[in-house]
Amino acid sequence: MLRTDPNIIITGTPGVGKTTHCRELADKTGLHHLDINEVVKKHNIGETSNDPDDPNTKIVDEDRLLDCIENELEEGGQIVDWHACDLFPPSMIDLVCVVRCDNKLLYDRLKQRNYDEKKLQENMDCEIMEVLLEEAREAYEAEMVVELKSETTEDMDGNVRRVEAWIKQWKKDHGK
Ligand code: DAT
Repeated sequence: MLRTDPNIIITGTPGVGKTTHCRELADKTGLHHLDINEVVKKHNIGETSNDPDDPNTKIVDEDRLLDCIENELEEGGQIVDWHACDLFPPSMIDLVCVVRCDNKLLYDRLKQRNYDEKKLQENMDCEIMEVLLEEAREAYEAEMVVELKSETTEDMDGNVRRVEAWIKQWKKDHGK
């Protein structure tokens, strides 16, 4: 089935601003915010990690996750909110936005979430090493991957306008 609306992944290290972007985008475009954390909870597909130092981290069975969201992706118009991206089949995805932010700012945001020192450092390393950007570039065509800075509300407004314009163009190009 051909999608009438595009599927967009909003990914990045925890704390960079994914959910904030997804909410605003869903609000402005009417597309659906597909919050993968909610899907994992709803279908109970997160296994508790074996790491005794990190009992709160859930390991998600990606095959089961894909089964749970397959219909929505086929339908299109999904804004997928998650800290990983390479599990989603490229044929189902039209745009991948990797949200980024300054390390100092990220540190403060994660500190506010009361992350312990180990988890905080892991996430800081993830952002510094550009793990998500690399993952996106390996899994998808270069033209599909964009980096969005999310430090100020102006950044956010600009990003939302940019993705809105991209959606309009996508629809034109696909005769919608
Ligand atoms: P994520 O979903 O990537 O974990 P979030 O959307 O929950 O991140 O944002 C984390 C915090 O940072 C939250 O308090 C909102 C704030 N934030 C994110 N992007 C921002 C921006 N562009 N301007 C101001 N605050 C921002």
